[in-house]
Amino acid sequence: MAWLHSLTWFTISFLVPLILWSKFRNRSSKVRRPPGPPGWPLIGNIFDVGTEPHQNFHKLQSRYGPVLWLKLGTLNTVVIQSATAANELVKKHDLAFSDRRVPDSMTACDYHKGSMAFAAYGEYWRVLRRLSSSELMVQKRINDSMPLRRKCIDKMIQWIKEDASGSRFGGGSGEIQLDKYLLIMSFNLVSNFMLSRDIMDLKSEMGNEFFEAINKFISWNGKPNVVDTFGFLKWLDPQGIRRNTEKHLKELLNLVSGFVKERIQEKQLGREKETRDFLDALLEYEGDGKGASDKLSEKNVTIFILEMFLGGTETTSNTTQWAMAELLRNPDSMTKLKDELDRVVGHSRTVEEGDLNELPYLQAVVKETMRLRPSLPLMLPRSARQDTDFMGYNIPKNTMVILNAWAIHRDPDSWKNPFSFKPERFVNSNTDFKGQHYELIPFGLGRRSCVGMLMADRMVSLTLARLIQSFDWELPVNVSPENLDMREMIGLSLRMIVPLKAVPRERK
Ligand code: HEM
Ligand SMILES: *[C@@H]1O[C@H](CO)[C@@H](O)[C@H](O)[C@H]1NC(C)=O
Ligand SMILES: *[C@@H]1O[C@H](CO)[C@@H](O)[C@H](O)[C@H]1NC(C)=O
Ligand SMILES: CC(=O)N[C@H]1CO[C@H](CO)[C@@H](O)[C@@H]1O
Repeated sequence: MAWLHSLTWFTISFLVPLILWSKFRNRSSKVRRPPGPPGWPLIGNIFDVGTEPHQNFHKLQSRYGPVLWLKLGTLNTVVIQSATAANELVKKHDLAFSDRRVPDSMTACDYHKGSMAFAAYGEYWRVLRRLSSSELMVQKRINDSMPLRRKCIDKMIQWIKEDASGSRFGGGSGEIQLDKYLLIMSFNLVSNFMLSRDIMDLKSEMGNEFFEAINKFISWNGKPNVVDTFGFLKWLDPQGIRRNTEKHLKELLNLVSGFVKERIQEKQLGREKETRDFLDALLEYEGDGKGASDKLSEKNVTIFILEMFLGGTETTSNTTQWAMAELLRNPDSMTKLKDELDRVVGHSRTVEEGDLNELPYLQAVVKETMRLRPSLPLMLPRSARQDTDFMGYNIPKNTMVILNAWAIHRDPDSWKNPFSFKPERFVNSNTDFKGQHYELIPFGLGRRSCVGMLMADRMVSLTLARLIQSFDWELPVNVSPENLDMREMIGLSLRMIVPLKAVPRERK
């Protein structure tokens, strides 16, 4: 047996160091990676991600600097966490990092093939991006749908009035939980813009099916999936995330497909509405003359409409909820905002979108909310299209690229007292979120930045203005500004763990 023994020793004492050495040499001589915490064998840095990745990455920043390297299972990952590094990304490498990383759950029902948000950078993405920009990024087009937004917000204010006075009438405190009003209203804002119809009603069953399917879809999608870090497990789908996503996605696509089919029929019958909406624009698209992609297929239109609901509802309504929470926690800011509305608009009429430019403090409150509570704190992850030299580091092709807006928005190099809510910092400052200022990027940067930015800004600003103009708000009796629960969690977007409750009193 001696020979076996010596063979074992030979292996251990000679081969193992050789392997290690060659690996090490490989790393140190040719390849320079950004700094990052050491990982475990096989699983890498999975434990560094945790359930609040935006906060955990931010903590690692003080140790490793603004560009962080992580290995998530087999997945190479770079996290960018300073304005300077974000600037570098968008100025020099926007194109190299313009693919998306597609989570496995999004391959259910071939969603990723019709999606814009998860499309690879290419012809199909460009077509959708151009189409949606001309509907969503053009002031004139946004202005056309002003009456629709007004109607949806009027309804919400009315619901809140009725529910609060109903509660008082029944001996209650008049307290309401804001999220359901905000979420339903956002759904209707988006559905009016896309489809010229309400799809939700607080009081009836209509739309509930949609609502439930979306909630289930989101909750399956929000779970961390081992398949995303160990691609070779895709066939197994061990947590059943793709299977379950697929079930709810099917329901959602069926519901949206009903709307699309109905519209196609109306068009065939020659019944035209007087105003053209987003769905019309998608269905009327005839191709760009270059042949490759002519009309959009019905399935792709359906997926894209659904995507607008997924991208535009939870983000905007949760942002508005955060704004209300911050205002209730900072009574000075609340008072200033109220004063501004009283001064500029008064009580004889409701605030309109045309007033927004005259309300600098309102705009500052919205920016400050988006700074502290960016709805997608880690954006939608991008993916490197090629090996890239980023700030002296080698980033290999297919690396997942994450921009941590949450950390950038709290960088003391860019912000004084970064953790406190101070809208004043934006008054008389030209810092904006439109992509010119790399320290404020709630909508991302560069060619993959949010296509709904202008629309989202209008939705959030107007909703907030109306809520503050119509009511005096108070916290429930047992809650004070100091102990209001502001803990965060990431679902599809950044949410409050404990939904905000407040007591509205009609202003006379
Ligand atoms: C407060 C509200 C919103 C926030 C904070 C937000 C934020 C973002 C962010 C951070 C991204 C990724 C940017 C990047 O990777 O660089 C994004 C992408 C996107 N957003 Fe929004 N968004 C909001 C509202 C909306 C609305 C209202 C719509 C549509 C009506 C929308 C549709 C999209 C789409 C389609 C993309 C993918 C763009 C692409 O990949 O080319 N978002 N959004
Ligand atoms: C539509 O989606 C399919 C896959 O679902 C994709 O291959 C195709 O390029 C898309 N294009 C058009 C014009 O619909
Ligand atoms: C759109 O509406 C806003 C607010 O009413 C106004 O300031 C702006 O000039 C309008 N723009 C266009 C192009 O109609
Ligand atoms: C205010 C608000 O809309 N809150 C919502 C945030 O998103 C989740 C998921 O859709 C909802 O459950 C909350 O109601």
